[in-house]
Amino acid sequence: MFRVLRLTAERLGPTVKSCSLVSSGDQAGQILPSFFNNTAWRNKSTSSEHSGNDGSISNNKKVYVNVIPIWTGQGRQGVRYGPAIMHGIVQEVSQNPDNLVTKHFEDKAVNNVDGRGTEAEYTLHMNNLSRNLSACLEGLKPGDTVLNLGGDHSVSMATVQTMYRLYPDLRVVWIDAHADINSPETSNSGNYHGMPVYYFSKLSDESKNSGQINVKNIKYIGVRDLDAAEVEVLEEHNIKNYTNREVITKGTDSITEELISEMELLKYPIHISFDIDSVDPTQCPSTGTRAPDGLSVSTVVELVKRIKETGNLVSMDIVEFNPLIGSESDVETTVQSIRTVVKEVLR
Ligand SMILES: [Mn+2]
Repeated sequence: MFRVLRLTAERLGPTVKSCSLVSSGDQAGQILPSFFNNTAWRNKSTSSEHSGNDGSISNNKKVYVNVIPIWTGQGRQGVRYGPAIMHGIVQEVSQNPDNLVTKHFEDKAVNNVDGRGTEAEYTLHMNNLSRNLSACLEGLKPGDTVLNLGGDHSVSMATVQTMYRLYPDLRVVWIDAHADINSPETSNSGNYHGMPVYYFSKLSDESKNSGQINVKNIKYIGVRDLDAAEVEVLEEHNIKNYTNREVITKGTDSITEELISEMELLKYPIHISFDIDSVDPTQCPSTGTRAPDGLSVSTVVELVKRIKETGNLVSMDIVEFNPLIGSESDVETTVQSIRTVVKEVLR
């Protein structure tokens, strides 16, 4: 299986198709369907169409799958091969393949800016990617789901602002071993995959990223590897992190009840950003920044299931799978874990 995967990665790595580009002068808001406003979102008949009572995606709803092989937010190129393999998983487990609307972003287009360059260059690059994502979602209707397959986690500098422009009340559930809330000033590594939350929140300003999510609408699950500056930001802004210990002690039902009530998830749209390094390295070893004592895959599945049951999950990222890290069996283990989560997302 590993040989097949690696061949697939080599064959599909630089992906072949790309979605239509929007000229840099276009405002994303102008090309989006007019029904994307808060009134439409809050219309109960709209949101209840999204899923069945059990949280399953009903037959007539589309899943927009964006395959984004970006790697320049950190130092390991292998992460560019993750999306093609995860796309294979999506095709394999989907029960309604006709409802998948898939866009492949060209490797050379998403990796043509050096993540070691200036902040202005990288943020502009991500804002352009976000506009291209918006163009790919032109046919999106309330009730559809967006699934972004990264790439490194800097991709969320683009994906979250794209959804924020559609849904200004967007709530973000960030499942990760890391808080990814450094700024260029506080980051030790200078890697942009450690900064997306800074950029799409009000911690940065609109000139850097059109995502301006209030930090009270962001919650972490599974964070356990924090820089000192990040600890300060989380304390200063009172941003909640549910550690693995807390998840185990309280149980996922109780955690999701808290999330639902504190962020009003029954009323507002939700984006999940799932970094596979949130999972324990025994279950997701093929990733670049492993941290021990992580979540179990079954916990992540349960969280996704419960959040989907609100009927308000509008989008999700899955990031940081690097199939060139670890042994054959490590890669197979990681693929199995991702498959288990994707199955729940597409159910
Ligand atoms: Mn991350």
